[in-house]
Amino acid sequence: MAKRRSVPGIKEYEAPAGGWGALRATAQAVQDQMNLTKAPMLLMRTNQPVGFDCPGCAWPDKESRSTFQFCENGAKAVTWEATSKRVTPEFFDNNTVSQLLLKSDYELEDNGRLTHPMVYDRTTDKFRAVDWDQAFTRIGEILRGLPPEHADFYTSGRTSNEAAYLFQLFGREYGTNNFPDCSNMCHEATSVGLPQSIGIGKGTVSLDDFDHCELIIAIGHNPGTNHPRMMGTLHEAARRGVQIIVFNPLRERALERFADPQNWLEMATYGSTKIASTYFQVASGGDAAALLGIIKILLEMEDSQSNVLDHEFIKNHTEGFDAFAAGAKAASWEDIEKASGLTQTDLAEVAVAYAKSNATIITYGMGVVQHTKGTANVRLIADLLLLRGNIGKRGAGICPLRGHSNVQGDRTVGITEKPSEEFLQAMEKVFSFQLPRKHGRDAVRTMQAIIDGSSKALICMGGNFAVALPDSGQSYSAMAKLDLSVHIATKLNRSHLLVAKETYILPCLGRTELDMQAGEPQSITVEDSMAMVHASAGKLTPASDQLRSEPAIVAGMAHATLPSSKVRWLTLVEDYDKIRDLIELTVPGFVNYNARIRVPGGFRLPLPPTERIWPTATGKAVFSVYGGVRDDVNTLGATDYLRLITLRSHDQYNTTIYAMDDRYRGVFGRRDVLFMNENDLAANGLEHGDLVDIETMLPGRQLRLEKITAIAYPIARGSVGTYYPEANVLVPLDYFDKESGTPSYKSIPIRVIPHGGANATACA
Ligand SMILES: Nc1nc2c(c(=O)[nH]1)N[C@H]1C(S)=C(S)[C@@H](COP(=O)(O)OP(=O)(O)OC[C@H]3O[C@@H](n4cnc5c(=O)[nH]c(N)nc54)[C@H](O)[C@@H]3O)O[C@H]1N2
Ligand SMILES: Nc1nc2c(c(=O)[nH]1)N[C@H]1C(S)=C(S)[C@@H](COP(=O)(O)OP(=O)(O)OC[C@H]3O[C@@H](n4cnc5c(=O)[nH]c(N)nc54)[C@H](O)[C@@H]3O)O[C@H]1N2
Ligand SMILES: [Mo]
Repeated sequence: MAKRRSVPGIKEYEAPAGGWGALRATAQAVQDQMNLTKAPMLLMRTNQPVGFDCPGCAWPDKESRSTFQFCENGAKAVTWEATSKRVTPEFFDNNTVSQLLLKSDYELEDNGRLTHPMVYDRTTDKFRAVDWDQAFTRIGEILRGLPPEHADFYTSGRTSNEAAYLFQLFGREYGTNNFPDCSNMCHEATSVGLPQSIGIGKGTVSLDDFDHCELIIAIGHNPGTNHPRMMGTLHEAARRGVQIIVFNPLRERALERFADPQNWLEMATYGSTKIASTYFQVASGGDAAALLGIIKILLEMEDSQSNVLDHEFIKNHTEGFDAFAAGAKAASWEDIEKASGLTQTDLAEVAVAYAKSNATIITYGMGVVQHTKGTANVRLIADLLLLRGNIGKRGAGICPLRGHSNVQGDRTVGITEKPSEEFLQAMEKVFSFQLPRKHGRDAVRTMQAIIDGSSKALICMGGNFAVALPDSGQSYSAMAKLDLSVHIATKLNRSHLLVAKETYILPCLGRTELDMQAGEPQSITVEDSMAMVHASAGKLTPASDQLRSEPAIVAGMAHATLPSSKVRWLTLVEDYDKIRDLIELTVPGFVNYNARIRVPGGFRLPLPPTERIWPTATGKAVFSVYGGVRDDVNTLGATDYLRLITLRSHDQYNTTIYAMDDRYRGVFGRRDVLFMNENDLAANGLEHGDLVDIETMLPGRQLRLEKITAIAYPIARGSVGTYYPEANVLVPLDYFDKESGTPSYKSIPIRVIPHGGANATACA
């Protein structure tokens, strides 16, 4: 390789992921945000049986929690919330909204915790403090003046079961199923695809399965950054000799080598463990072709060896095998290789390993679901597992890596724009009012409705709605068309500042803080990625005495909006046990809810497929038919554009930017970079470090991101990557998976041109 020119902030990262670097970064996060005497106690209470649930990710905890269960990025999430910095009414008085809008997302949140309910005042272009009751009364007035289908109720997945349940009850009593949520931009393809395949939209594995698996196939997720506690599990599995096969266009350090900070020997000796036994750099958007290729080889192996598939399982537990097999056989190798960017030999290696393994787990994340083919991808993963009976068997199963710490729980308790008839009937029985039947809007459709003027009020339970969604150019300005926006939040972000005719910011307690209601400390409950429900109770003194809990804020709004409500809102939030009693009465699986969350570790919700019970229409697991490889080639195999992946850095939590580094990818102090394969750089007449502009190559509005530094990176040929949310200017709002509505954030056709130039470029 020719010697590369040096580019400011770009260094090769040689060390394994984890290790001493992670401990140093943890210490730095504490120092930047917190009072140093409080931090150690706080971190020790993270994910302990009597502590609070880490807001960092949805990975479950080991039952015997003898060691601390925090990690570098968990510590960042916790210290970011428990920061000693504050955003007070004086702060708002010193800054107009126009001035604040010039700040970066990082600077906005780094100002600290919100302390008072605030209302926007157009005459001064500032937010000013408002009384809680005044805010509720006015929100109620506006909502009552609108047809319910003109309001949308957004949820981000940190919200507890209790708050989420009240939120959906409020929205539905008010009269709408407009419940867009972050899941619509995240694992919606799982929520839509898995019920078709196995009857339930959740993963089937438990931590115990990881102790008994023989093979792990990890597709499209970056656990070293996004699910750091999973690294402990992968590390243990790798050391046990389990084969780990990775499919990812980018070389992610933690999937290559990891030093577990909880392993004293590795730390003392600067040792590390190899994680992936084989690493396939699949093309962005090429997973369906790769999975179909593996399936095709397995079917061919079966024809010659006849002991590759689990015939008993297929016969007794599944349907649709013949059409599925015919579809896989019909796909040509030429198309599969072109679309996946991998060879038949590569895929045969996976098929052989899979055929040998008696218990296989497939884990997957955003690299699989955030595509126009997201739902098809999920179904192909299920198909591959079904072929050898790898669902409902110890050591085997499907493992979608959920995002927000309670995104799965929010769905379970009713945050969905498409509620089932059973759920609505169960609610009607308990609350004796009619609930709306018409399905509501998901996240993209809500933004489309804001743009076309048919949504007039947006109530956000957390999150950063406009910044998380595609097409910032259009989405940001559309927010001004709303009559009302309300943000229940811990920290200031851009969506709050994209003000409507009237805008309220309502500051709430975070997970780490003590929640007192009617003189009694309360706990909330959450559900992790593996369907375990458990309690969480913060102990810290709240960031301000004005803060209210999320359930209390929802109750306050509902009480003010629905004067003749059948629900005794204010009484309900005096004791969260009462909310849980209602959940128990209306949502299956919560029998003895209050008793069972008082047992440390909590309880697991029913997952019928783990017992080989398939709650599909026919009672069988269902194979899918994927006929899209040709189509994938026509788009993916074309030579005049690149596929853009929008990614998270190591120092961010979705739209929250903790700091400007991405240590494991060797990027320091900046985020304006485009990761490119060396050959793609050359093919485009570019060099490592050149300034480029990026243009989306889809019909419609011209979408462009300027002045990005292209850098050479080990990424699959034809795929390029840059950071979210900055890159959301490049994602068209209507470029999504037709089945699930998930934006295709991971494979946007783009071209790269030298900054300021106009020459079209090619990847071949
Ligand atoms: N610290 C931290 N933790 C987090 C978050 C965070 O932002 N920061 N976010 C939380 C949330 S809401 C979520 S949803 C999860 C997200 O966690 P991940 O699912 O890990 O999400 P991403 O960082 O978007 O990265 C996806 C990975 O997929 C790869 N990829 C991209 N395109 C493709 C493709 O076409 N095929 C394959 N096989 N791989 C591809 C990328 O290279 C990248 O390694 O993490 C949660 N936890
Ligand atoms: N281009 C691109 N876009 C993406 C993605 C991508 O990979 N690429 N990923 C998508 C995914 S997976 C997701 S999940 C969405 C995320 O979308 P969101 O969930 O809407 O966004 P977050 O950045 O997680 O929200 C951060 C805000 O939540 C608030 N907050 C934090 N903690 C609390 C709390 O305890 N209570 C309350 N009420 N508020 C709190 C703070 O005000 C903070 O500013 O983004 C999506 N957008
Ligand atoms: Mo997510």
